[in-house]
Amino acid sequence: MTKRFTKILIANRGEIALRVMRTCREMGIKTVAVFSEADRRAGHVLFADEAYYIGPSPSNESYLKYETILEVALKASVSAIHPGYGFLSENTDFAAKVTASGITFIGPPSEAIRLMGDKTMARQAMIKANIPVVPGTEKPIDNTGDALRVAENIGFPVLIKAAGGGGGKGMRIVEKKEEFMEAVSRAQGEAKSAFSDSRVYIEKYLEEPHHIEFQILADAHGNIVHLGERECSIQRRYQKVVEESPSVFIDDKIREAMGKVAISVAKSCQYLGAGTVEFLVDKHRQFYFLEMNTRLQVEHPVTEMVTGIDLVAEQIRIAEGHPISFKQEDIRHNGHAIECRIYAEDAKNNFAPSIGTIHHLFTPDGPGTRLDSALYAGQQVTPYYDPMLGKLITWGRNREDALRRMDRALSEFFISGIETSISFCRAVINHPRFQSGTYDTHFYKHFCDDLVESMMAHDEETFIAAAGTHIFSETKIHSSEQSAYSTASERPSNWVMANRKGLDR
Ligand code: MV4
Repeated sequence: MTKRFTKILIANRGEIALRVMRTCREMGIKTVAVFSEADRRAGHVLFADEAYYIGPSPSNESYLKYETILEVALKASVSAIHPGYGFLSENTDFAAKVTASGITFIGPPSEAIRLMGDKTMARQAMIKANIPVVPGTEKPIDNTGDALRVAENIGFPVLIKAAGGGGGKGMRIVEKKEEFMEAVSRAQGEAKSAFSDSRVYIEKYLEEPHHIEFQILADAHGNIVHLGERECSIQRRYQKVVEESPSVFIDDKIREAMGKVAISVAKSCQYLGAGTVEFLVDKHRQFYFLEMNTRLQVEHPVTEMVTGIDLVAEQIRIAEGHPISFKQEDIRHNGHAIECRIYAEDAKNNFAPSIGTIHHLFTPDGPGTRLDSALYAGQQVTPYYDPMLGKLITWGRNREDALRRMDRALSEFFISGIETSISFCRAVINHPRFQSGTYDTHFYKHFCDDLVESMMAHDEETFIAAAGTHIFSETKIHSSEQSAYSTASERPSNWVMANRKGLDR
C-alpha cells in the first residue's frame, strides 16, 4: 500500500532544511518549518510554506524538543516528518513516537536506529551476519582481566571506544599493556559523563586507515542498492572537512566487494530508506565495518553529483511505500565530485567559532558548481548551533577537473562579517598530498602547519590586493584594465578585484 504525502514537516534548520524543502517543492509537497528564537529570521523559515515557533534558542529547548515538534506536526496535519541530520535524526524515541502518532517518519524503523546507535550491539549483529569488523571485543568490557587477554591477543596498540559514542567521541589509544587497566577505567569514567553510559569496548588500532563510506538505499519491497562510496579521510578532530567520490584509494574490485557488504549490513537490520555504512580501510586495503549512520548525511551531495540521483526524493518515495526508482545495474557513476564544508570558524585562531552578522555575501556558481547553504546577507550567525554554514560541491569529468573547479569556486566565495574556513579549504585542496590523492585519516594532523601557513600566505596576498583596490576605488580610474567601468561603483566589488589581483600571477 502506498501513500501520497501532501505536506512534510522538516524537523531541522539551516542548509539541510532547505535541501529537503527544495525536493519537496519539486515533488509538489507542502513544507512546514519549525524554528527557535534565534532562528526567527533564518533561511529555512523564509523558505517554507508554513513555519512554527518551537522555543528558546538552545537546541534542547527547541530543535530537540520532540513533544513540541510532534504537537506542531499534528496541528499542521503533516503526512510525514523529515529529521535531516543531527538533532532528532537518530533518536529512537522520536522515530517511535512519530510513527505511533500516525505520521510517517522519513527514515528507518526505530529498531534499526537503536541497533546502530549502540556501537557494541551493532558490532555483535555484524559479526553474526558475517560482516568483517575490526578485531576486538564482541561485548562491552565487564571484566578488565578478560579484556586485557583480548588486547594481548589482537596486539597493541588498541583503541578503547564508548558503546554509546560514535564519530570518534570518547576514543582512547592504548600503546602498551602496562597502560591498559588505567586507560579502561578512565575511558569508562569519560563515557559515563559524556553519554550517561559507561560501557566501552576495544578494537585493534589501525595505523593509517582510510575512512570510506557507502551510500545505500533500501525500500519496503526488499530492494537494496548501493550508490558507491565517499572518501571522508580529511577530518579535523573527527569533524569532516572535505569529502570526495570516487575514492582514489580503492579499485573496482574492492569497491564491488565493499558495496556488497554494505548491502548485507542493510539487509541484516531490516533497513529502510537512505543510510550510510562506514568502513575503515587499512594500508593493505583490508576493509572493516565501523558503524552505520541511519540518516541522510551531510556529504550526500557528493553521491548525488556523480550518480545524478536525488537522494531526498528517493527517501520520500520509499517512505510513501514506492520501490526505489532504479535498479543497481542502472546506476552510472559519472566523473568526480568533491565537497568542502564551510564553517563559521577562525582557522587562523585555532578554529574558534565565529559569530556575527553576515555583511557582504557573494556565493560561487557556474559550471559543475553546487552550493548547499541557507546563507543570505544580513543573516546573523549565532553561537547556538553547529558552526557549519554550508557545503560547496563541485563536479568534473575527472578528479583534476573537479579539484580545479573547487579551487575556482572557493576563490569566488566571499563572506564578510564573520570568519570562515573558506581559505582553509583552499589550502587543503591545493596541498600536494591532497592533489596527488595520497592521504589518509592523519592528513590534518600531519600537515596542519603547512595548511595554516599556506592559508596565511594566501590571505595576506588577498588583503594587500584588497587594500590596493580600496585606494584605487577612491581615485579616478585610468588604467586600461578597468576602463570598461566608468565609475568605481560600476566595477565588480573590491574583493572580486582583490582576489583577481591576488591570484593572477
Ligand atoms: C578507528 C581508528 C583506528 N582503528 N578505529 C574516528 C572517528 C570514528 N568514526 C572512528 N575513528 C577511528 N576509528 C580503529 N580500530 C581510527 C579512527 C580515526 C579516524 C577515522 C576516520 C577519519 C579520521 C580519523 C582520524 C583519527 C582516527
